[in-house]
Amino acid sequence: MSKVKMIAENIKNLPWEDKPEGLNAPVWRHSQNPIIKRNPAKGISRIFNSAVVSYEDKFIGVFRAETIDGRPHLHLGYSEDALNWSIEEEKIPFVDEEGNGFQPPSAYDPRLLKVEDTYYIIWCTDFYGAAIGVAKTDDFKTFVRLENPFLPFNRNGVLFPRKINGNYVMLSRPSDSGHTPFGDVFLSESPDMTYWGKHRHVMTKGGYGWWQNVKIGGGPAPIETSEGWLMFYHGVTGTCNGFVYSMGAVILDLEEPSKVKYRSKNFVLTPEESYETTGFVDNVIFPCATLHDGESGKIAIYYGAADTYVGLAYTTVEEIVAYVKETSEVVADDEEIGRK
Ligand code: BMA
Repeated sequence: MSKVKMIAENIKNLPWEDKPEGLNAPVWRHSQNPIIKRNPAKGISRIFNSAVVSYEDKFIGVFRAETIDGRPHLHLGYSEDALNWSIEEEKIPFVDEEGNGFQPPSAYDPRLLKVEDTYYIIWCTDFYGAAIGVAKTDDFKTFVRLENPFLPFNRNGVLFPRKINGNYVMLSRPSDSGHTPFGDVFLSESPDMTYWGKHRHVMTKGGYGWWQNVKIGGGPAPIETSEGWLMFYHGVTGTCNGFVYSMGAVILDLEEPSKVKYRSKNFVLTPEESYETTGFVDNVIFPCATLHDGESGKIAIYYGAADTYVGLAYTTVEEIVAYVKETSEVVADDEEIGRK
């Protein structure tokens, strides 16, 4: 089998544990999960669904913090090893493009990544209902909000780590403003991160497995590989006791990412451990970030667990790409460009 290449920066100090002996699954959990527990900082009761990057040989993250007033906000956190995090008690002080304070009323499910020399934070904001917010920073000191890219209602904005055919590309999942009972993944392009268009359908909910039959949503920023864009995402099923969120994996075409090349019919992680099955919202695994090392192909996946904790899981590009290809079942018209 040819070796799968990951096209990414090297992060030699990313957290890592080898796959446990005898485990028959492509993704495995960190042995000391959850890495962020309840009441992690003054005034914050829970942190989950959060995003981290490597920064100046250490790590920095944007965390979804549920403060004790019961609202979600975005807080910065710092770490030397990407396992032990020190979380800021104050929320990120966003400003508008003129430098005036511009706080979102609420903010959750952040993604964080570098495109060229700029770091972007994408989150679910309150713009007369659920919608996608975007901000940029060069230094993690000044955070400038950009125009909201899409109209309400929308969630799960996920930016690609480089321009494709000259444009920024963002995934999103049109929704309602509540506990959305539907949803496919779409993408949109922009020349300047302000004007968005060329909207395409990417992936359909459902498929063979019931685990993703209610809705799906993008996860961490896609990872560029020689086989296509590798993306982890969440898939949701409905039960008598409510939704269950699992993690899936898909490979999108490199030049036309609205085309699905391979899509595993199986979940790659589903709530099983007590910190995933029991919490503020039971049975939720919600991946928002990866740290991945281009040289070794190691991938560390950060996911929210039960809307209460941050969990960490591992795989390698070789292992997950092989698994997605072996178990691929592309749904409906996912292989098409997504323009009707
Ligand atoms: C979604 C989002 C996520 C959350 C999930 C499960 O709609 O709000 O933040 O993890 O529900 O409660």
